[in-house]
Amino acid sequence: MKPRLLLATGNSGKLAEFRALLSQTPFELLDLSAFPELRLPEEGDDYRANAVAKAQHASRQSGLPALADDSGLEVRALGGAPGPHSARYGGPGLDARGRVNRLLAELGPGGERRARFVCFVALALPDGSLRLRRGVCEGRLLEAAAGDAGFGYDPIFQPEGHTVSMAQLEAAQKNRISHRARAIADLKPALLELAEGRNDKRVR
Ligand code: ITT
Repeated sequence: MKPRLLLATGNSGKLAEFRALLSQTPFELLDLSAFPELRLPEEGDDYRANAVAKAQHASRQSGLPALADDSGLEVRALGGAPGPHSARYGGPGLDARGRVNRLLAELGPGGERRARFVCFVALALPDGSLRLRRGVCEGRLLEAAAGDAGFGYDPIFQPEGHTVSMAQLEAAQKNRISHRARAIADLKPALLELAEGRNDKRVR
């Protein structure tokens, strides 16, 4: 029987990426639809603490190893905002396109447009142990949204070394360069140890 891993996210865009990024691992990948009672904790303003809280809560509630991420877009001209508040930027009335438009309006045309996506990924095991990894994707903000792939701020983010937005890349291309891909790549050895039953209990 395959070892099971719970992907603890309510964001369908992230979930699709996790599934693709982990497709070559030995796990049976479950998502929160398998645990309808499970609610992820409210989030604060620290990626690391948020990722750990989500993964630990999901692992405790399900009895399974659980993977969660906390991520966001950091805009240099806005002092790193919206950062860990990216999902809630502009208030609860906005959808993803509304948040994108709000950000473009706040930034205005031209000027300093450097930005980066940041992702902290946490793996929590039922024995209480924890693995945490970080991934970053540098780039700049476009002046108008372009493309339909991906999710969130992808239509206005142009990754370094590319001439189109993240939302104009194929999913497989995004999954080679994204902040989430980098964090997961770094976590792979720990995931393989877990799959082989070799995980020790140290917190690393
Ligand atoms: P879960 O907590 O259920 O995983 P969430 O969307 O609330 O889902 P976060 O609090 O980590 O997750 O918010 C991350 C937000 O940052 C996300 O909603 C997007 O707005 C943005 N974001 C993160 N990664 C992104 C990516 O790869 N592409 C575009 N936007 C991204």
